[in-house]
Formats: sequence, C-alpha cells, structure tokens
Amino acid sequence: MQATIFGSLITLVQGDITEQDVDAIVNAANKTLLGGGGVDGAIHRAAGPELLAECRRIREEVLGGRYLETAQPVLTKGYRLKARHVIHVVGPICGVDPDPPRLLAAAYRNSLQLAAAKGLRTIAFPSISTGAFGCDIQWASRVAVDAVIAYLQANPGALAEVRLVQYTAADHAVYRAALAACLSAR
Ligand code: AR6
Repeated sequence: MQATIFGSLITLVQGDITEQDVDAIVNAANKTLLGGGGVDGAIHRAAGPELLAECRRIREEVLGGRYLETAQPVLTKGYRLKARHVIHVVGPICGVDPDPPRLLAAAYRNSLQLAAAKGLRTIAFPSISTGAFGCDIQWASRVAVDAVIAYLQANPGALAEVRLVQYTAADHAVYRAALAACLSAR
C-alpha cells in the first residue's frame, strides 16, 4: 500500500527490515545502544559486529557513557546491510514512560529530520515500541502514520520515500487500516 504526500511516498510493506534496500533503516533500540532482542537483535546480526563496535564508540565518545535519551536518534553506518545507514532510536516503554504517544511521535519525527539533515532520501521504520516495549499497535500505528504524514507535509521533497515495515501479516493489516483512516481524515 502506498500514498503520495506532496511528492513523497509513504509505503507500507510486510517484511524484514534488515532486507530493505533504502538509504537508512531505523532500529528500535534501547537506552544502552548496545543491542538487544527483537528487531534490534535482527539488525545487529545482519549488519555484523562492526555495528556494535560503532555503537560502543558513540556510547563512550559522544554520549560520555550515558544512556541514549528516548526519541533522540543517532546515525551509524549499515555495514553488511543493504541499507547504507542505521538510525538508532529509543521508543517509549508503555507503562513506564509518561505520555508514550508524544514520545513515539517524536521518535519518528526526529528520525525523519536526522535522515533529511544527512541528505538521505529513503528510510524504513519498524513498528517502534510495539514489541518488547509493550505499546498497543492500534494507537501506535496511527501515531506512526500521522507523524510521517505531518513531516512530509511540513517538509515537501525532504525525503523521497518513507517505508513502514511490519513483520507480521496481522500488524500489516493494522497499519493499512491506520493509513486508510489518516488519508480519509485529511
Ligand atoms: N523486521 C521488521 N520488524 C521486526 C523484525 C524484523 N526483522 N523483528 C521484529 N520486528 P521490538 P520495541 C517487529 O520488541 O517494542 C529490543 O530488545 C516486531 O514484530 O523489536 O521498540 C531493544 O533492544 C514488533 O512489531 O522493539 C529494546 O530493548 C516491532 O518490530 C526493545 O526490544 C518492534 O518490536 C525495544 O522494544
């Protein structure tokens, strides 16, 4: 499923984010930046150990050993991935962080801004925070789609394609409904 927003594409696909041929894929990371399970584990496995080495360097040299803030993305290379870059961003933990929808929207928006600022044209996101971080995909999919459409409307031409990648058919159906609802509300 695809829609054009002021000349940019928003695309929904079911698949594996590690296989996406885009300028940057987004990693649903955690505050340590040092890998984990879920999509984070899959990205590190596919990218190879050089990715963890770069994440360690950023943690030590850029973050001064501190945790990565929620919704504050960092950029690395993609190493063995098809994607040339990875944008690592921490989504909200539902039941722990205050105002998860606001933080989730910021995670998408700030990642889009970082990609555009680095001259990247195509970006693919997983469904941030809807796995281990426990947020309800019904509202999280609406937040994701809304954040992308709002960004593309406010920044026409900044990106060529924003792809939202769902791992399962059930999640893909939820995202399709979210995009249809957002488009009909415009
Ligand atoms: N491609 C696309 N989507 C995937 C893939 C894949 N290869 N694998 C899983 N998903 P999660 P979170 C989907 O838990 O909720 C990690 O341990 C999955 O079906 O990966 O943001 C981090 O280190 C789900 O819909 O991320 C953090 O500690 C979505 O990706 C924590 O999990 C997100 O699930 C982050 O939790």
